[in-house]
Amino acid sequence: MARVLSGIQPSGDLHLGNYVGAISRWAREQQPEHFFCIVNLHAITVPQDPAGLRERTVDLACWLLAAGLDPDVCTLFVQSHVAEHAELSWVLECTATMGELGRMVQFKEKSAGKESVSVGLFTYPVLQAADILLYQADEVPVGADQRQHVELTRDLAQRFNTRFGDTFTLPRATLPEAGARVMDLQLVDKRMAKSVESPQGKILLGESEDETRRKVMRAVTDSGAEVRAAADKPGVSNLLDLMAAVTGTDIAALEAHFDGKGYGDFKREVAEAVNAYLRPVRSRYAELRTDPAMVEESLRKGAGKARAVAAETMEAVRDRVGLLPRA
Ligand code: AQP
Repeated sequence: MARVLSGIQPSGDLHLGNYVGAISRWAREQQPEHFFCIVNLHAITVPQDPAGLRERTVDLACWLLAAGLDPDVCTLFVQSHVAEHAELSWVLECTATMGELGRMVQFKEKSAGKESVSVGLFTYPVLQAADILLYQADEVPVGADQRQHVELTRDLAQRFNTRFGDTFTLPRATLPEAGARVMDLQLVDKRMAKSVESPQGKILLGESEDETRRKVMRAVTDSGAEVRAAADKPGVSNLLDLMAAVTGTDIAALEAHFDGKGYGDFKREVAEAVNAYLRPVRSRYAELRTDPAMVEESLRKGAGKARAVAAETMEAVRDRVGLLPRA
């Protein structure tokens, strides 16, 4: 059975990209060997209000449980509850190079135009590598934006194994068939992302069905009238991809279905399909939000299971590198 690790930052409101690209798959495919991590140490690479961060961490746990992650099946935990993440990150930083971290697209995007950025933003992909390698993950289910970071993880693992002897499993990213890169509904050349300021371009899990409908109806399309996926129709292509992801229908069948229909009908159907898809998780979230004890207990249990695996890997790493064993 493949070991799986994936993570999500408590850095803002969850959006449909997070859900179709990652969370819904995690829940659908979960197994006892699957680890899911709320990566709060990643979130602080950019400034966060402490009270807000605490609140968002619990809130994110609620959404993950609402999506169907079952703490009796998989392991759901908070990154900062397992100290080995930061420890392994330091060891790996001593094998990573400035050049390879400087090539990370996400770092370039997030630092562009800024006078000063934190060192953490630069080294963030190494911490992500530590998250994955600690659990000896074979697979990392993520959206397309994370592919480069998983490639770096492989490189760092391979380098460590060559230098110090076989220690880490080499992981690979697995992407969903549809919805691997959900684009913003207004900024159609940008990925829907928590950190992108685009209130009308993001479908939030926590919004009402009316708000979702309004956003889809106002989504940017193009001047033509045909519902067809094409490079010169990014807005329409994104809505088709979204509809494919939430209904499980392929794009060609959707194009045939909308043949001869206008953008109005198309958007109405997309909005209904998205709302139907999100209805169960939205309603389960509302129930769970009133049960903080259950959420806390799930995270406590998850941290215990995660620590046991992380401690074993870290012991091997200390030994290979020449750090004295802990008394
Ligand atoms: N637009 C997207 N389409 C498909 N998958 C996506 N993911 C993120 N955006 C899309 C996937 O969601 C998981 C969690 O990623 P995240 O916590 O980094 O979420 P984010 O929305 O990307 O948040 P931020 O704060 O804007 O962070 P950055 O920009 O640093 O990633 C991942 O599996 C991701 O692929």
